[in-house]
Order: sequence, then C-alpha cells, then structure tokens
Amino acid sequence: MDSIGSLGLQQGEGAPSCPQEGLPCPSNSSEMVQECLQQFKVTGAQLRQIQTSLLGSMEQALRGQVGPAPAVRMLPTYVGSTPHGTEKGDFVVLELGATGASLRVLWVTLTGIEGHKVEPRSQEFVIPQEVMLGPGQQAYSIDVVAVVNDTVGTMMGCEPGVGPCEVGLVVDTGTNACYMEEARHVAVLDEDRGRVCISIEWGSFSDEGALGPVQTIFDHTLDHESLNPGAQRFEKMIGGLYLGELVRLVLVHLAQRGVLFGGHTSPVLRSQGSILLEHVAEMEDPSAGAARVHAVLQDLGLNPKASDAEWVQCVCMAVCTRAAQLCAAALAAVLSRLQHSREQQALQIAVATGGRVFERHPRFLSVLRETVMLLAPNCDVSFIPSVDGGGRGVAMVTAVAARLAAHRRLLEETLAPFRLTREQLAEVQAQMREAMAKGLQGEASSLRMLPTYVRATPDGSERGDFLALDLGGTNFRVLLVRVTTGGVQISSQIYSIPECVAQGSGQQLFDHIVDCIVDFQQKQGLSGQSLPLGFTFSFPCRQMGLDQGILLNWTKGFNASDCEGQDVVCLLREAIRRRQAVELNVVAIVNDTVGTMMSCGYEDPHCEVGLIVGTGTNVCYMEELRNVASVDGDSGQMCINTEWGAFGDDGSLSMLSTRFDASVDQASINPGKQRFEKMISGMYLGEIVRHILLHLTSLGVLFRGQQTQRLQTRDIFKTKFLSEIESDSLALRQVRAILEDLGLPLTSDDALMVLEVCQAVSQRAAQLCGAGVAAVVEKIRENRGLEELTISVGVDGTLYKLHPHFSSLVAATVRELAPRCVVTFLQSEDGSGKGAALVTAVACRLAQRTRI
Ligand code: 0WK
Ligand code: BGC
Repeated sequence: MDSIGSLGLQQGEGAPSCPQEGLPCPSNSSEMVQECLQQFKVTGAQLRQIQTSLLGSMEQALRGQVGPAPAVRMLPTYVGSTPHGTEKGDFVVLELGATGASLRVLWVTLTGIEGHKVEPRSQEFVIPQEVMLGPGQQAYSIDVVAVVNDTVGTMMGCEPGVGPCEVGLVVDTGTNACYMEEARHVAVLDEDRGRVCISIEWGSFSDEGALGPVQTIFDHTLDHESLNPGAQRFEKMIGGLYLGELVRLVLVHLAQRGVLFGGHTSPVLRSQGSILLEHVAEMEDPSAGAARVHAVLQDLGLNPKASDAEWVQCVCMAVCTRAAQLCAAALAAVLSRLQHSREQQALQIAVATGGRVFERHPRFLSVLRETVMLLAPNCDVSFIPSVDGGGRGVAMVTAVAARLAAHRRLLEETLAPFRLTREQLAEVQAQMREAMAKGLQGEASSLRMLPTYVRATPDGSERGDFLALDLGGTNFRVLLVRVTTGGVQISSQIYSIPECVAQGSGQQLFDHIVDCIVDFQQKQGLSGQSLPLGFTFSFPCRQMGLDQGILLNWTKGFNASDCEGQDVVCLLREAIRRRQAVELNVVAIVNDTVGTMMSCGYEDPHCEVGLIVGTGTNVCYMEELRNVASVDGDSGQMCINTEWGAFGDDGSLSMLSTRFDASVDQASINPGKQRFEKMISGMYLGEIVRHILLHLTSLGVLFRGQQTQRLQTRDIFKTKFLSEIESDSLALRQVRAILEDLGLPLTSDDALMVLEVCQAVSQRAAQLCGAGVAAVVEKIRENRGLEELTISVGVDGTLYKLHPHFSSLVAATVRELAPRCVVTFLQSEDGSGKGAALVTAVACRLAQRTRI
C-alpha cells in the first residue's frame, strides 16, 4: 500500500491516517523507520549503473546524436581555456539566482599577480516575486561580455596555483557540473583542436533504468508536487532545494504511521518546503547535538522525544548520504569521460566545488569524495572549494576571454608576415625566374646556376658495380651500387660526421671520409678493389667537368678549413693518396639534387628536376645547353644546379624576411648567406619557431610570460618537432608532451599556439619552395615552347619526407603558380647515392664508347 500516494498531498496538506492509540510498539517503529531509511540506501552496483548510463548520455549528446532525447544537454559554453593567473582587470559581475530570488552585483579586480587577491566588493538585491514570476524583460544598457553558468564560474574561480581546475561542480539550490572537453569531440562545434567547457546540465538525467531502482515514493511525491513534474528528476534527489523537502515527506510519512512525534504532525511540517537545507544540515551536524535537533523540530511545531531526534537525524543522513552518493556517481561519469577524451588511464584533476550544500552540509563532501574514490579508483581527485561562488569565476571567464582575444591578436600580428599571399608568391616566382636567367648568362645573380656536366638522364642501359659517397645531408653514407639488367641493388652504411670534423680542417674531413670508405670496403669484402666512385657532394661547386668541382662555399653547418675554392675531387684524391694501399677511381662529383634527379629518372624518364628539402634545400633541372652561357654548344641539354639556397642573398627577399629570420641568420655560421634556404630548410625552421616562441613569451602570450633557460638554448627546438606537432594524428596532449619534454611550463592554450606557430613557419617554407619549383618548371615549359608540360620532380630530404603537410603544400603552390605544368613529385627511395652511381655509370658508358 503506497501510503504517500494515497494521502494525496497535492495541496500540501498531511492529515494523520493512523490512530494515536494504535501507535506501533518501539521495535516495530524502528523497523518502520529502517524500512524507510532502507529506501534511501543505494548499492555500489546501482551507483555504477548510474555512472555508466550518465556517461552514455553524455557521449550521445556530445556526438549530437538525435534519437531518444539524451538525458543530459552537454551545452558548449565557449569557454576555451582555464585561468593562467596572468589575467588582470576590473570586472562587473551579475549573479542571478545563486541563492534563490536574489541578484548579486560584484566588482571584481584581478591583479594578474600570483597569490595577490583583491576581495571582490558586492551587494545583494532581492528580486521581488512579481519580477521573479514576471515577464522577465527590463530594459538596461550594459555591455555584457559573457553569460556564464554557475558551474563554469565556480571552475574558473579556482585559484590557478592549485593546479588546473577543469571540472566545476555545484550543489546549491540545484545541481550541475561542467568540465573541459576536447573540442574535437563536440559535434556541434566545428573545432578539431583545443578544449571547450561543457555545461552538462545533469539535473535532467532521468534514465528510468538507472534511476528508477533508487527512486523512492518520496521522490515521486516530491516530483509530483513540484513546479515541473517529470523534469529535473536527478536534481530533485540532490539539490539543496529538495533535500529538506524529501526529509519533510519522510517525517510526515513516519509521523502519520505513529512512528515519530507520537503520530503527530504540524501544519508547518505538513507545509511544502518548510524544512530547508539549513535545517537538514543543522540537524545532521554531529557537533550540533540532539539539543539543536530538538530546537529545529520545535520550530517546526513538533514536540519531539529524544528517540524522535535520533530518528530525524537518521532520516537527514539517509537523504543527504544518498544525494552525495548520486552526485558522486555523476562526477565519476565525468571523470570517466575525461579519461576517455584524454586517453589517460590515470587522471589527476582538481574539481572546484560551489554551492550551499557544500558550504552548509557537514558530511556531503566527505561522502562524495569517498564514493568517487570507489567509483573512479584511477582518478586522483582534489576538491577545491570555490572562494566566493561564481563571482570571481565569472570575472575570470571574462578576463580569460579577454586574455585569449588579446593573445590571439598578438599571435596573429606575429604570424601575419608568414602568411604569404598569392601575389607575394608570384613575385617570388618572377624574381627567381629573373635570377635564373641572369645566372645562366653569367650575370650577377644570387642564383649561380652551376653546370653539372650531366647531359642526360639514365636510359636504362647502365651496368656495373659502383661505389658512391653521399655527403651533405643528415647522414654521410657510403654505398655499393650494383646496376644489372634486373635493376639496381644497393648496400650502404651510414657514418657520422662529428661537428668538430665538419668544422675542422679540410684534411681531417677528407681523411675521415676515406676512413669510412675503407671501413665499408672491408665490411663489403671489397678491399683492394678500385671500383668507379660517384661522389654526392651537396654543396655549391663550380664544375668544369664531371670529376672537377670547385667548392664555392660551405653551407649547412659545414665549415672545414682550406676547402672553399678547392677542387673537392682533388681533396678526396689527396686523402686517398695519404691513406696508402687504397685505390679508388673517382669518376664523378654530383650535387644531391642531381643524384636525386638521376635516381628517380632511372624509374621515370619524365624526371628532369631534382629537389632537396632536408637539412638544406636546392633544385636542379635539365636546361637547354643554348641557354647556358658558360658551356659551349647549342644543342642538347645540361643539368643545372641552381643553388637556390642562396636566392635572396642580394636582398631580393628582404620584403619577406621577418625579424625572426634575421635573428636566425645573424646566429648562423654564415650570416647574410643562404637566405632562401634559411626560410625553408630543416636546419633552420626549428630555430625560427624557437625565436617566435621567445618573442611570444616576452609578450606574455606564451608560458605565462615565463622565459625558460631551455627555450633560450640554440637548436633546442628541432625541426622534427614541427613534423610531430603538426601531425594530424597527434592529439593536443601529445603536442604538450613534446613541449613538456623541452621543460616548457605550458597550458593547453600554449600547445595550441605553438602548433599554430609551427604551421605558419612550415606553410611559408613549403609555399616558398613551391614558388621556386613553379619558376623552374615554367622555365622548362617555355624553353620547349610548350602549351602544357608534363614533368616529374625527384625529391629527397627529411623535411619533405617526414613533415605531414609540406609535400602537399608544395604541390598545391605549384598547381596555383604553374597551372600549365602537370607536375608529379617522386619521392626518392634510395637517396642520391644511387644517382651518383648512375651518373658514374653513364660516364663510364660514354667513356667506353669513345674508347671503342
Ligand atoms: C638524402 C640524399 C642526400 C641528401 C639528403 C638531403 O641521399 O644526398 O643530401 O637526402 O636530406 P637531409 O638528409 O638533409 O634531410
Ligand atoms: C647546398 C646545396 C645542396 C642543398 C641540399 C644546400 O645547402 O648548397 O648544394 O644541394 O643544401 O642538400
């Protein structure tokens, strides 16, 4: 028999049904109370079911899935960051309905100085009933910057020092929580990076399957009699507005069964809402003692016996314990969601708590904490009471929004020079064409357009075993290349060139090279054999023949003495001579661009351009001999090594050069040289990013303005970090991990901005590279007077190969600037060592033919 139902308490009237004289005996009384209290007991399994069901609803709502209305709303709040502690300013905050029918106006001053807090000044205004229930519109002119849910204000009001508060939990009149979700998981938001605060609105959670078993007759009565029957069912089991009412309904129920207060109720006790949260908190407060309970019950017009007071305390405890446990189950669902969205098994997080239930109720937080530890054992949760409810938090939301906007503006200003327009890229293309033409004619030009004496790409008839050296990239390699009818077999060995050797004496460098060759020959069982050798030497050389190349200047961190102006082949041969008992036949010296073109040309005869974007950058291509003033002959072609790395050394790129490029150039071992290379290649992009990060830190935009020793360290920000950070598959958390390994004290906002800096720097590099390739292929098309040119470009280099977007950005820029050229980019598999061997093979074939 459902007593509460049949009593029809709609009007809030509670007439006693059981006759006084028929009062149950004490033992039955306690059973009847126990039976009542039992209804509020929630099992671990039930709490887990609520946790799972709520998590399911949260994820369904995040996916924006239609279908049975998700029980929770998951509302994006557009708060994309938590406080840094650098926020400052004066803010007016309006707080509506925090404590029922009131409006609080606050003046909040944020100093931006850690630990230095200015107490907000505030005033509370009661909202007249007619306004509360009135039309709700009153005309005032205030520049509203942010409208914030109290959970968000609570989360944002957290002292930054205690570690990022990324969950806001309010149990006040009502209850709700918010948390920082990965933006890419929020379907309604078209964002794939960063975070956004989501207001869960879990008050409306009402999954019958999960909640049904823990709802009591009192919950149903309360809901039935509420202003919004059927709605906010979860809130009505937790919120401060309802705890007192639940207790009241239980007390009326027990009183009418003669179990409490001698079977008597009172008009006050029968009045809806007569028991407030404060009453419950007081009556339950062990320090208050029975006397206080008596006093409260007497205020309710009751005449309690000692046992009544104890039972009433038990009822209060039962109702509030359940509320705290249900709240814990919901919070555990949020923690599980955070573990999911951050792919973190173990989660350490701070939860900001706010609301009168936390402030007033003696045990709510401890029951909540214990239950969360049971339901989310892998989460290390610290609960941070919000200092002044939402006020400071709301000001913080506005301040953070203002900080983000200001930082965004400064970031855009800093990166604007890296965002090249089509016009600027077309200008680079035109400038490069002009420099190419001048270089070919031997006129002053930053492009030296060096003849390579490679007149043809392989025709597949090459055969034999060749040694090849590959110097100038990330690795120095010695290779054995076997060219047979079945194709090309390569075995190679990587050797290091220590910085002290690369920047030591030329003799030391070439002796080191010969040592490596000898070591390789021994390992390959080639000792004593004098195989034809092709030398990929990736530095600007003026060649007078295939096996003669004068080093014009070192680049890429090499600076060995007594080499510039020398014939590199001679330097190698002298080193071979110094190392007795070694015989090597140096046949050809080629640039790595040429080696790459030849290597790819062996597979694709359309390959007539070689491009390197690695430690350095450069391009070569097959030019019509008639256009090469420094080489006799008007027919046929010759491969030209443009040495475009030096493009702009005459100042023609100054319109694009930024203060960061200037810093990198000044700190390099060849200031003023290789300006184009220093905007594009792997040796420099990391340094450009580092200088930008230093600048943004000095503006307070990054790392809370804290300059770190690590970031001041040259070359600490490797270019490979750009490729890693920009990889689409990397969640922001992994970006943070890379930066944390660098000892940078960063927030997720910082990680997002570092990502944008990397994107801007690598995009400019790829576009400039694309503008250069467009100039070269357009030159070839015009050379051949073609309407449309189909051509392949052989490419090598770590940056081009490993960066997630570089190659597609280069191709897109070429399509944009050379629409009449159909360009295929072929990534070289075997490096230019194979190309050097093929050049040697062609030379040997041609030499043999002349000998016959
Ligand atoms: C691999 C080639 C080598 C070239 C290098 C450039 O075999 O000749 O110098 O690519 O790329 P890096 O190693 O500088 O990234
Ligand atoms: C060198 C070129 C080389 C390029 C790519 C530049 O620094 O000057 O000769 O082709 O790097 O390795």
